[in-house]
Amino acid sequence: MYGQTVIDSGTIPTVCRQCDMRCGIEVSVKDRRIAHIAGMKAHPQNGGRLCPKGPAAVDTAYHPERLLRPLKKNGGGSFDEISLEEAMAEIADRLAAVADKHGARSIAAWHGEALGFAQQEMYPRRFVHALGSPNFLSVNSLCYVSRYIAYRLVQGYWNPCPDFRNARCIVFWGANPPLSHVTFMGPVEEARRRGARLVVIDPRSTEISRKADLHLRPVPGTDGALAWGLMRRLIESGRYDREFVSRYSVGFEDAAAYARAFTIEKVSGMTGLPADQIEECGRLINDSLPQTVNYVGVSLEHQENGVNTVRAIACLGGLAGAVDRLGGDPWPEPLGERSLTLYDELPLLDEQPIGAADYPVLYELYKECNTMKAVGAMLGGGPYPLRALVVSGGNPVNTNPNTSRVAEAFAGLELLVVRELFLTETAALADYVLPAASFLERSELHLYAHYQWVSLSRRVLQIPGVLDEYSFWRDLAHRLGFGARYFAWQTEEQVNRWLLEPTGVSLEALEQHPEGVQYKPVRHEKHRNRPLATPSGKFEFSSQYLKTLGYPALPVYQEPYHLHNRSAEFPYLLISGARKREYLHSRYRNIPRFRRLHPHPEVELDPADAAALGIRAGERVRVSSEIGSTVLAARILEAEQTLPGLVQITHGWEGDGNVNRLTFDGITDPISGFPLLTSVPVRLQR
Ligand SMILES: Nc1nc2c(c(=O)[nH]1)N[C@H]1C(S)=C(S)[C@@H](COP(=O)(O)OP(=O)(O)OC[C@H]3O[C@@H](n4cnc5c(=O)[nH]c(N)nc54)[C@H](O)[C@@H]3O)O[C@H]1N2
Ligand SMILES: Nc1nc2c(c(=O)[nH]1)N[C@H]1C(S)=C(S)[C@@H](COP(=O)(O)OP(=O)(O)OC[C@H]3O[C@@H](n4cnc5c(=O)[nH]c(N)nc54)[C@H](O)[C@@H]3O)O[C@H]1N2
Ligand code: SF4
Ligand SMILES: [Mo]
Repeated sequence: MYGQTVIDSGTIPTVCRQCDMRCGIEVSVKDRRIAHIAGMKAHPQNGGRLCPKGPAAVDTAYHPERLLRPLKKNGGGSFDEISLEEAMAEIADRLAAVADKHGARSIAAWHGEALGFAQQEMYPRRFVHALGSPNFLSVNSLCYVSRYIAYRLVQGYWNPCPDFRNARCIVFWGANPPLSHVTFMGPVEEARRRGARLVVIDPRSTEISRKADLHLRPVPGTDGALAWGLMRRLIESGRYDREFVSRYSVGFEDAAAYARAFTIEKVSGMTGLPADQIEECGRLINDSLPQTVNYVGVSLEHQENGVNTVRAIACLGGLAGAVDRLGGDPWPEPLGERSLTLYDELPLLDEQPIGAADYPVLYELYKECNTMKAVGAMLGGGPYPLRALVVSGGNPVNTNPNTSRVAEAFAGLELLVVRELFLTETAALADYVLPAASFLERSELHLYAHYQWVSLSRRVLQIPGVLDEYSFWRDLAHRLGFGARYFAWQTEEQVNRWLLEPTGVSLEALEQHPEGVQYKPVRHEKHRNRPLATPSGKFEFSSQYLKTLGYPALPVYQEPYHLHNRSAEFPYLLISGARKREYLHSRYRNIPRFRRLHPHPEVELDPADAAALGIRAGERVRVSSEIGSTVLAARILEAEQTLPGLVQITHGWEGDGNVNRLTFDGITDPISGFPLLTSVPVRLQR
């Protein structure tokens, strides 16, 4: 057995990072080996509960296929093992050579979901800037940042977890939390026991829709029209939060004028929803004001007008009076920790970040380069070439749209380095694959903005020769000559202490309280005493900032791609990415007990469609879109589980069953650059 735990036996309290919920866990250790993982009762996020993926961290940590030694691609295209010292020295030399030849800006770092959206992401951001490249890329180009941008523009903050517990009406727009955000369900169920109403907006029947008082099943991509229809109804009822609107908002008159066109009849025509259901939804919201929560899922981002759809839903929340309210959408206060990024110190103003000219809002608000544009730049279509890339914690060749284009781009790089636990499709293309530490082998801060809570995860396991993220970037920085200046901390523990210094929360306090501490009590209605963090300081129904950049100021509704590109060739509509409880994107399919539950990729379809196409359960079906095709098994749903003509494929399968062979990278949200991963026109053939 490789690797040993940091104690001989006992329990180590820490944080699960098998997904971004970051539940508190207790890791039992026996004879220097992890024996099992249980939930931590005192942790506010999960109160002791775990999903099946949590305990499976043991299976991953000791997986027989886990990478333990660096690999280098040889002339024949296969890999040889090399020492860590050799690998790091060669990678540093080759990065220096690429920088000499094409400039530092031709080097990029790409960060995936497995490392989270906070501390681990800051190391590559810091590294590329210290090196002189503005090109930090990540999974954020297709996850959550459209929501973040939309809410930032409208109200100055995005709360990843609104106040379900105290809500009287909860509306889930294109989200399925029992599978995707299981920690939401405790508070949701508590609110339900006190009588809160639950509305689910999803064209498909899901675990959450089956619990709902009202399930609306719109035509995919038409949620924006529904949001405007609900706004119109609320405005005309006169029951919207007039005090909030008059004192704390801008653009209301314009929004109210635009909303007038969205009559129930018209919205019914646009969304395919029966008028009485829209009316009922409006009534449930109106009867619970201001304690309403609108939670937007990822599927609304994976559309070509995602930012404006989410802005419209945020506007609905403002009218409802949910802004910074108990039972609404609280405005989290920051911990005030230090930042590891160098955007102030080294803004690199002369170097154009890839994609920033196309998606200036993404860059200005999130300091992020768009990955689809970066793939283009790798293929020679950028403002300048991208020639070297370090990927960590992601599997973009599997999870990004138009995967064959991503693979082609990665294969053509002068240097590709991938830090991984397993030899994935992305890693297989690399010049060097470095074994990476799992979350059980690092120590980092975890912020839970909605509870204003911070906790510390700790190192449980140590594997010789396997570097954690900080040590990797630090080692490379020292070899390239800027380590002493920008990566001076010896260990991640020292980084943690430095980050916390200005906050009033000490590392010792977090060590003594493994469940974490609340850094500030949650207070509401702060906008009464200080401006919202928008350009005007007010809630923005309409955005002058966007207008200056050439976008419409209002979050206008736009008909989705599939409705204005109807084609007889691609008569079906594909939703991709509905989550499975046991898998996370391309992860955990190598855990046998999970694999038995979902052994292979499937296309889920309506029984009437299957009958019309002559497809029987389990038969192989070719699904094709404008850009590619894939073959997988048919799963015929029960009647009413999906809309006729609508099929679903979960992403994350390697090879032939990968739905991202069909998804579009060329059709993107004009503000955020997010790709069209859902609502894709397709054809099905037996
Ligand atoms: N088990 C598990 N949990 C996960 C993940 C995982 O892979 N596995 N991934 C994690 C990550 S990174 C993310 S981003 C979250 C995502 O989690 P969620 O945001 O909850 O997304 P999904 O679970 O995919 O549910 C999306 C739902 O939207 C519906 N939908 C599709 N198109 C439309 C549309 O146009 N309108 C509406 N109203 N609905 C639509 C789909 O039918 C689907 O049921 O999950 C996280 N949690
Ligand atoms: N068609 C379609 N595609 C989608 C989506 C969809 O809904 N539909 N959803 C999108 C969304 S929301 C997201 S977030 C992305 C996710 O896309 P990615 O960021 O590519 O995430 P994963 O596929 O989970 O890849 C994570 C990789 O990191 C490795 N890993 C695990 N732990 C560690 C670690 O501690 N360190 C390092 N270095 N590596 C580790 C895992 O082995 C795995 O190969 O997928 C997107 N792709
Ligand atoms: S929901 Fe599951 S995988 Fe995610 S942090 Fe909690 S236990 Fe871990
Ligand atoms: Mo995501």
